[in-house]
Amino acid sequence: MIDPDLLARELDEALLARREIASLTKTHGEFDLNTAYRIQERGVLLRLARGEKIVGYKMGLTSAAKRAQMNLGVPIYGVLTDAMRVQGELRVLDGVHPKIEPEIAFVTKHELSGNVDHGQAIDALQAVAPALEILDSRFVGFKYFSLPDVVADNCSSWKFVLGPLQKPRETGGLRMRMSVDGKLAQEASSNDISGDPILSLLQLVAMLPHPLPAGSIVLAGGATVAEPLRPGMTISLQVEELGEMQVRAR
Ligand code: OOG
Ligand code: MG
Repeated sequence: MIDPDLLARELDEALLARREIASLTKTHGEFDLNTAYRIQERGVLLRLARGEKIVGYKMGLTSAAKRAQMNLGVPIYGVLTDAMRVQGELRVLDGVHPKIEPEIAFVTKHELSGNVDHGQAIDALQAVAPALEILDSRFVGFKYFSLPDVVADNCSSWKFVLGPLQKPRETGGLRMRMSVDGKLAQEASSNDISGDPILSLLQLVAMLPHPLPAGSIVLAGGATVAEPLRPGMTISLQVEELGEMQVRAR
């Protein structure tokens, strides 16, 4: 039998010690997605006990490119806390093997639950923004692990940066360009995220076992594969009509 608290503590200790561990399904045997979300939830409780606050959620594996990169098949969600939000700068050595990916973020103004349609989701927005997610995995090599492993590990979440907040609007069909030190590294259409980033929000609300609170930040998912982050890099993201943002890795 899997003890969700035990596995959550194992991940949390790896996070705090910046240590890679073998995938949980290897060490403890297979478990299903429901159990994985229970482990994730217990891990979030450990963060809350340290004073962190939940500020939103992230969707993952919403793009074909990301699914191919991780060799995993269905969208998943993780929890974002205030301690994960950074501005402008971050220290690579605070993580294990961080990677960065271009995203679109939403901030909600109404609570959302159940089956929401496209129009209702747009009406429930307070803001939209370009965003960069900096992933890190607690697992060896950041690869070849199963979907339940990734979900248990809070979907490889580590840090995120929000770009300039814009008025609510449609975010489909926008060009996204991520550059490293001024050189184009990844390019995509925002439609590479779930077909349209707002659909990630609909999926999240349908998957969450509770309403999505008003004021939540939602990362819609990476539009392209993630790039390994190294000290000294400056990463910028330009999203057509939403503006530009930058983060420096020290
Ligand atoms: C899982 C997290 C995926 C995204 O935007 O697709 C994710 C991983 O790649 O380890 O954040
Ligand atoms: Mg992501």
